[in-house]
Amino acid sequence: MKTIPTTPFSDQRPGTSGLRKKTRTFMQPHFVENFVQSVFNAVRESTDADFRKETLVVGGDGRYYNRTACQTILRIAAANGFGRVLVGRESLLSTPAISAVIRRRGAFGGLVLSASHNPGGIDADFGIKYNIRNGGPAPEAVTESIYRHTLAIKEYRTVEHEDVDLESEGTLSIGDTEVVVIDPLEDYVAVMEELFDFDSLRRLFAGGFRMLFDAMNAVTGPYAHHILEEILGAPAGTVINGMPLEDFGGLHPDPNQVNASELVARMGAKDAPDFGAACDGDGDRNLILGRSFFVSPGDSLAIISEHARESIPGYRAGLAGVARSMPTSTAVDRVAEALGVPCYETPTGWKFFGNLMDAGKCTICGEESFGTGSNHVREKDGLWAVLSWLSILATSGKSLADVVEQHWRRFGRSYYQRHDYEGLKVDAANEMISRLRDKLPSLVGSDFAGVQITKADDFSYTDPIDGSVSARQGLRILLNDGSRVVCRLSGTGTEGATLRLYVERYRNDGGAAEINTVLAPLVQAARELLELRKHCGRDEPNVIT
Ligand code: VG1
Ligand code: CO
Repeated sequence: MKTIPTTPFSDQRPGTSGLRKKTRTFMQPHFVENFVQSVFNAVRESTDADFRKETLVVGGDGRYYNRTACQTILRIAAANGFGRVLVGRESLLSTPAISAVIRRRGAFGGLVLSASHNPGGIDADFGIKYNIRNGGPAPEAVTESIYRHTLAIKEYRTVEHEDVDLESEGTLSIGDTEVVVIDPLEDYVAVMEELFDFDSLRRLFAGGFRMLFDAMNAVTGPYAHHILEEILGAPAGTVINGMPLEDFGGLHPDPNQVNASELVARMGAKDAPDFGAACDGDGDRNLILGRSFFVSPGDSLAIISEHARESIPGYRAGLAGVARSMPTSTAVDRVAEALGVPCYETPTGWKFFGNLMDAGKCTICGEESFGTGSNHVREKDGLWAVLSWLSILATSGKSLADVVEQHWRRFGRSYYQRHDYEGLKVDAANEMISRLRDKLPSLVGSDFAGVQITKADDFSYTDPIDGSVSARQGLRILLNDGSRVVCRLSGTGTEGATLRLYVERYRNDGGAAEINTVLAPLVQAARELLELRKHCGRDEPNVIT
């Protein structure tokens, strides 16, 4: 064991989902070491765990620097005395799979090497996230403690040891630490088999049902090949971009209609398959498509919640409750009401769902950012959402568009969009948000796009389980007719600032109106209220989802 003197980096505060930076930032000497040692220092301080008796899980989405960072982490984990480290073969583990491994093997926690939906490569992004014993992202109290340790760190521990062979399964050792290279698919596939009726899904494909799954050259390729093609019998070629590549083949692995353009084009063609889906870099997000039909993530959350009980054996006992992040559309609230179960509203980021699920209060949850999941793990889960939709289609015998339209007829429709303004100047964006924050109290009662404002605040969340408070989680303006506008700055970007503007208008009209027409007045009024052009010199967003 060696103790290496070091000095703090000032910029290691975890954001919405772990520490995300340019890859070259992570490649600086001591950067990974400082952060990982700070994680261990923070958790050692808050638990009296004896690391020698504990298991740590490590794996990532296969992006550039994944393998190198993994070897560095193994040396630091060994020097910090962990009894056992489980690593995915080739350093691969999708985010939901890490969560499954931590839970099934009773591990102490895990390190997820990923910048998720951000592009990969030496000139793109890298990230590290710490997950706790329940398999979910560390809550804010832990990430803030990690941050404090990064600011105070004076030394880290490591061992002198060559890189270990992570390319095939087996058991190795680094000093007294056992390193077990595991099959990255095994635990995850077992969880899926427990939840879903694979026989019924096999019959669906045997009956000629056709789908396309775009793995975006990222981590879900091997999972999707195995589950969809090998287990469920979907024809070869169902999975496209199925090989994890260090730069994701130049794709931006954020599964929306802009980035998954090949999939969107094929789903819009004359002979399109019945169903299309994509996942992001680390496999926790999902895009769901029918023939020339896009399912908005808020609708997807609502519809999965609506049908889970009758379509998916894992939820036959019904749902204890549902949850959504604050900016996510209110479609799921109406389903919860019909089901007679509570609906919780949390800040953006999956870490806020963990306590609710651990306490048995919430079964299915989701975010507008193409994230849906359930209490089977403590992360959002892209392939789970795909299998959920397959199950709904198999049970109902309907087309995807029919299922969604039936939902709109029954519940009405939340017309919903997110507008992202990327690459803004950080100071200008902060100034714009803080000006609006100051204005909020005076807005109540005034007119917004022809409708009265009933509430205007900066969302603050008090966790119902541990009472912790997370303030300043997004500015929201609620209107008299149930419409909403929300704005917040992204906590996952690595360059400049990104403004996310979320607009929602509820109408009980069967869902057939043209979405841009319905939302345009809200978008216009929001831009004016923010004084977007004055502060940021822009009107038009980079991406609309
Ligand atoms: C974004 C999304 C948020 C999601 C987070 C992590 O955060 O808005 O809903 O939980 O990414 O997802 P932000 O702060 O940039 O808005 V992933 O798949 O990148 O782990
Ligand atoms: Co992700």
